[in-house]
Amino acid sequence: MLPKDYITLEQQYSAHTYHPLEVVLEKGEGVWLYDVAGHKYLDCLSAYSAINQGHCHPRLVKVLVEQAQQLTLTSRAFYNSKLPLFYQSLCETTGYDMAIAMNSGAEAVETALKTARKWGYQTKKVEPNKAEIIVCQGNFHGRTIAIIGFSSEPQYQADFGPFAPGFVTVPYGDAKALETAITPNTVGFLVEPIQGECGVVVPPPGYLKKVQQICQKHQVLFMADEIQTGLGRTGQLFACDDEGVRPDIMILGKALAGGFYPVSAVLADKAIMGLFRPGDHGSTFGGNPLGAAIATEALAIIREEGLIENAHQLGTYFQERLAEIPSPYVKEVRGRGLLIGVELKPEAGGARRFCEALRGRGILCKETHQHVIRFAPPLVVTKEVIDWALERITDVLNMK
Ligand code: IF1
Repeated sequence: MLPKDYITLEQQYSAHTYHPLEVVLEKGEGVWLYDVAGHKYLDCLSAYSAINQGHCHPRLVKVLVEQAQQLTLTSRAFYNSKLPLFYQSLCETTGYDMAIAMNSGAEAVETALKTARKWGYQTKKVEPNKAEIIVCQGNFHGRTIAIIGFSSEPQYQADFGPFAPGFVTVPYGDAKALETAITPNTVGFLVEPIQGECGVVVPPPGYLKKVQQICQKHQVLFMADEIQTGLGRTGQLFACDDEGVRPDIMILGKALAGGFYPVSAVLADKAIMGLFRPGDHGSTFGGNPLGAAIATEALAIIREEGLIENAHQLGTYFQERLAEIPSPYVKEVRGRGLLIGVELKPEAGGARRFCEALRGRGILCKETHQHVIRFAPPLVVTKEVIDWALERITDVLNMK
């Protein structure tokens, strides 16, 4: 089959919810991807940061195969021999008392919202059905009806209503606005430490610190969605670590299982997570032994292979070199660690054509919010590869 045959086939049978770059991939290894025609590409998207450990990491392949031959799914009606070890490793790595395993990021966000509401009614003693959760303008937390109900992106909501009540939106990066929006019914504040989908938006310095103080002062749970920013991506275990803040509720997904399997989780201390009772929440696949085994190994890889330090060092290097590229089109280079956005001026004609030109030179990335090119390679990337990429990026940022 030719590349165009695969594309035609997908177009025929799949709901058209995406507009993919026209490349048909069939193999991945480390930072590299290969298409069906045998072309090699540097992955600068990492499946939206789910591939921090690199494609098809041999340690994960081994664990996946061994566990698949052993036991894959029991449901949570029974204990299994992998989940307790995953929970222990996750809690010890992150410093939280307890966790709950889910599958997708959106499910973990939903779980966090339920956790905050339960805490609000049981501990803060908010009147029944009055709980409010504050979210940010420009947020992206997933695609479920509750979550898109508080999206500020019209397309994500269009024709999908009605939505769940109980959410209040404030501008991102504005701690005063958060404090003003808090009422006696506010149970939580949900925030991305860096807004990914919104175009790699980094909040003003000190924002998260102020958020933490305000949340503590008003007895509101500080909930960080680190599904995209967490697990080394920004050069720290969590993007929140940059300001030394510890959210009350931590939401993880994507790289938690190295791109091998959908595993997400919500973490909190016992006073919060301990409120759940049997039957309150659950999932057929959440916490299954296959996912648990892979995620335990994926976490070990992040710790043992120095991925956080690499993201920090090479992220700084990559960002500095990108900012030095002379180009008529670049408005701003921003980000942290290996989560980098290059915002183009409106007259550049949108980021899409630059992503297409980069693909022609062996680099795969994806535009976000029309004018931003995101560069987020797997955290196993080397300086040599970044230098190779910079030459090509320089060319493309100077094309006609
Ligand atoms: C899509 C972007 C990234 C997320 C944060 C929760 C979720 C995500 C901070 C939900 C997911 C995705 C999903 C994917 C595209 C994507 C994305 F393009 F929208 F901007 F990563 F940057 N919280 N992000 O970033 O996790 O349920 O998908 O596992 O097409 O929706 P999920």
